[in-house]
Amino acid sequence: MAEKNDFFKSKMVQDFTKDIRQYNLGPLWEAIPELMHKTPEPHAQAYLWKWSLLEKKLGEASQIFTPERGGERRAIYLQNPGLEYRQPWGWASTSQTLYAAVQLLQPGEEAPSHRHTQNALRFVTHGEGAYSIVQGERIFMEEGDFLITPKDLWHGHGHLGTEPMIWMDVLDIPTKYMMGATFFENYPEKIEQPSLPDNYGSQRYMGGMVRPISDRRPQKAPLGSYKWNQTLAAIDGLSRFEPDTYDGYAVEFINPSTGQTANPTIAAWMQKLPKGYHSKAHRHTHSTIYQVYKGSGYSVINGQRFDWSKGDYFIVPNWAWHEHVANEDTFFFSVSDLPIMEHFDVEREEAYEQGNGYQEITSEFKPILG
Ligand code: GTQ
Ligand code: FE2
Repeated sequence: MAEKNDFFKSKMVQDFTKDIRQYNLGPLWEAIPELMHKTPEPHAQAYLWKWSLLEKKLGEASQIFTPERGGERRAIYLQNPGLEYRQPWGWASTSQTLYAAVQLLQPGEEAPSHRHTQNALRFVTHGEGAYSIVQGERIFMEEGDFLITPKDLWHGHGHLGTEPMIWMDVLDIPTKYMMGATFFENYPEKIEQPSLPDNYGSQRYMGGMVRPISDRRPQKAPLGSYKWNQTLAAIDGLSRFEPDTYDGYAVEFINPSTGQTANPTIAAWMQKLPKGYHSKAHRHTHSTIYQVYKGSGYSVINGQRFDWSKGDYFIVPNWAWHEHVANEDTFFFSVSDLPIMEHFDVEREEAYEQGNGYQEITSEFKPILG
């Protein structure tokens, strides 16, 4: 081994490495340990954003930007500190593949309609009375609702209510950016006008158990919104049985016309961890971004303890050991790049075998407070 290192440090190798770089050629002998490690070593870090900070910054953004004066959407994204300056996929990356943000819309405001090749979804955390208009259907939002805007569908947002409305946005921006596959187009008018009845999809499908007889073919987004009361009813049903070892009582949002994930590249789950639940630890290729919809507790990610409470966001990077502990009844909304991993056939999972399946806590994460 020493012999090998000496060889790579030799003047002959060093000079040659320097020489080829000036011709835009790269030395694999320097790159291979970084590019082809034994198991995933993501640049994305485990990280947590406190709701108190996000709420404060959204309030400040509200004083400064309107949708007209703020790049069309008043959204603040969660920037993973491990990815910040790593182009091409580090910019606006919460995980290596996904972007997550909080967006605030004030009563009377309109976010203009547009479409893009990124798949998008929203999870409603605060308020009521705002709608997303997706392909001519106004989808009114209530807390706990999950909405999808798969690629290339026109969408804009408006607000007929009286209080600020806040939701989580998730898009596969870093993935499309890395692929060089970004297309974006503004709608000819400011915001699309309704061409379908309000809440058309969610009423016709009633959560996706049945389909209208005219809808026998697979569609991109037959159901644009998944209502909280129906999601909760599904979780209540599951909760009569034994919880999953790693995820408590978890359901995945699916496209009822295909049975696949609601968005082709982004999996979205709602899960309940009952008070006192302590999952075992495991790790997997895909990475997950969590929104603590209700409850409090902590997660241990690679030995580091992350305390969370209602409204916080955190990320478990690829291949990181993780387990969750609920101090009270907890609901997580989460998104992951599992469909991307499965598409490329690289998804793997491993159970933590030591310590009866529980990690030893070696440090505590200190969040930045606003
Ligand atoms: O609401 O359409 O956070 O296009 C980022 C890109 C939100 C949106 C974001 C978007 C949107
Ligand atoms: Fe958009």
